[in-house]
Amino acid sequence: MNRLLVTGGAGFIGANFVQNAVRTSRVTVLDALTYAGDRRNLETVADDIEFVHGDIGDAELVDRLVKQSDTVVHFAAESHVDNSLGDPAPFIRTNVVGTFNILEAVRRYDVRLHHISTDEVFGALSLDTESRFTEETRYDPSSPYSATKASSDHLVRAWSRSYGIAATISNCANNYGPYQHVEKLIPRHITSVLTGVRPKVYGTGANVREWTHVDDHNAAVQLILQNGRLGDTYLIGSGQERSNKQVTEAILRLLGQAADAYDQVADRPGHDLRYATDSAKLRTELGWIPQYDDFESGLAQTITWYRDHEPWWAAAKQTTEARYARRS
Ligand code: NAD
Ligand code: TDX
Repeated sequence: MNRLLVTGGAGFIGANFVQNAVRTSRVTVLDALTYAGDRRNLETVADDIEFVHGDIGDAELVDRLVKQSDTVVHFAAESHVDNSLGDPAPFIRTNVVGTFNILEAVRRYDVRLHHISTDEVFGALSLDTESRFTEETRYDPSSPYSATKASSDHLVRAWSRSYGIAATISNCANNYGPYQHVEKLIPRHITSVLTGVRPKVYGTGANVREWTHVDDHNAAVQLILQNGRLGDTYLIGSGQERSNKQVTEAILRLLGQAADAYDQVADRPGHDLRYATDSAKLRTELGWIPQYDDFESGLAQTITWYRDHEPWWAAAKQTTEARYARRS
């Protein structure tokens, strides 16, 4: 059986990945359990995995765990743009230095690496074009978060070209689904409405994101692990573009509220206008077909999950909203 090391496996996308990966691989999760990591996300597979509570900044620990693996899937990151605007330092430590540690260990032991990244590394598209990011789009990150993810992508490419490590990269559009932290737009809005608070939309709400279900993202990662070309990058995106205003109105409607029962608040500095990917390479070369091709029904399922899992998010909701309030 394939021995898989999953960094950040107690976070949103990593935990969803691990829940499926245990069917075909022996999985070790390395996770620092920051505010964003939660052991409960792995409860259903607790007996099937080895869980290591540790930091990818710890080069010796990374070395030991990579040495005993065939493949590393690297999800661990500081992932929230708003946090990076408040304090970029942990983003440099985890996203840049942590990735460097992974790369050095992978190089030493000739272990296959898949690096998880984001379409935010490409900056923003304008609202009045149909253009989309491709694998060839120039990097142009706007936030400290996306700049550190861009840095990590560059490191992976350099280690691939200079040292010949067996690596692939994927840059995915915005994810949604179960276990997403309540700081992010969709779970923040859902849990606000469920607790009687009006959602907060940054600026006019015209900014557009391409919403990809976490299961579709992880299915793409599996395809890349199986058949991806080493050294290559793959863009992942469902094609389901929605403005923040549309997403907000849909959540309110699905929860039985008036579609305009939200507040517009101060805009995010450097707020990227639009993200959209062209995932033709992944679709044609690797046969990826997103299963969640209707965003509104995926959203309805996600709302049901949050409605049914209040104990999972109630405490994090309080601390997250207190953190947002301190910043505004
Ligand atoms: P998340 O914040 O929910 O989870 C991150 C996980 O990494 C947490 O479990 C956290 O404890 C762990 N972690 C953080 N710092 C660590 C460290 N120093 N050492 C070990 N573990 C550490 O993030 P997510 O939304 O699941 O994102 C996972 C990956 O996918 C990230 O690399 C992110 O950039 C990328 N991505 C996310 C999205 C999205 O919409 N959420 C879209 C595209 C790409
Ligand atoms: O309360 C809010 N109100 C609001 O209008 C929040 C939390 C967000 N927004 C806006 C900002 C963005 O335009 O909604 C959009 C989505 O915001 P986030 O959920 O913070 O996501 P985004 O900044 O687009 O980044 C996400 O997708 C790419 C993930 O957090 C990243 O990890 C991923 O790389």
